[in-house]
Amino acid sequence: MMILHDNLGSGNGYKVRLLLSHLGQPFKRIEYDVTKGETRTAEFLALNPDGRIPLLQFTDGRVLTQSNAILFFLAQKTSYLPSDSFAQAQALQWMFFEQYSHEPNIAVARYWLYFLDRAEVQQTQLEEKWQKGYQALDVMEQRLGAADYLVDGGYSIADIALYAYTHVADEADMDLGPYPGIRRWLDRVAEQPGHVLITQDGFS
Ligand SMILES: N[C@@H](CCC(=O)N[C@@H](CS)C(=O)NCC(=O)O)C(=O)O
Repeated sequence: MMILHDNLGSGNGYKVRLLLSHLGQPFKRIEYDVTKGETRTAEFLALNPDGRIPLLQFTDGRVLTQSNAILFFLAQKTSYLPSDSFAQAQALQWMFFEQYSHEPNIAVARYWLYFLDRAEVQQTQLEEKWQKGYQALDVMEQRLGAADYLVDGGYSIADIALYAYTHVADEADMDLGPYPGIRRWLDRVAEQPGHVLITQDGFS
């Protein structure tokens, strides 16, 4: 059985859990406390020198890191990756956007507020994350105000990648009220067959 090295609160880990659940693929989950440096041990660094989860370990011993690369691999030849090559590139476009403009702002603000002691957080740094995070949401709203999903053709790994931290933006003290297109899309994603919550454990 595949092993997902993971942290239950992590949106990056959740992306992989969500796709595996859609695909009905069983996996075992190993939990790491990222606030206690558990991904920085010699044992874990031997698996991933970058010291981060998620890491998916296959039954033949190969490992894959980087949430969006894992999504891309697992989605091959499934409906979660469009077959048209231009639509595939559009999915990647959104996934690179997620890693450059969205996750470094919304996920980091959430991490500071949700996982660390709020008193340790510098207000000016937080405000910069919020400002850039809202810019990323503005970009998503332009698309989702007019389309059901991020890529033409339906629900895909692009939606999974961006859903992960958008649907918990409130935990970063961010308000999705001004984003009706995003809010409708969040509901659409949550209605997909095999949807699981970010808090859902019990994978064996
Ligand atoms: N770009 C990576 C980011 C992975 C990442 O930042 N993982 C965090 C948890 S969300 C982590 O393992 N942090 C532990 C550490 O840096 O020590 C991905 O998409 O998988």
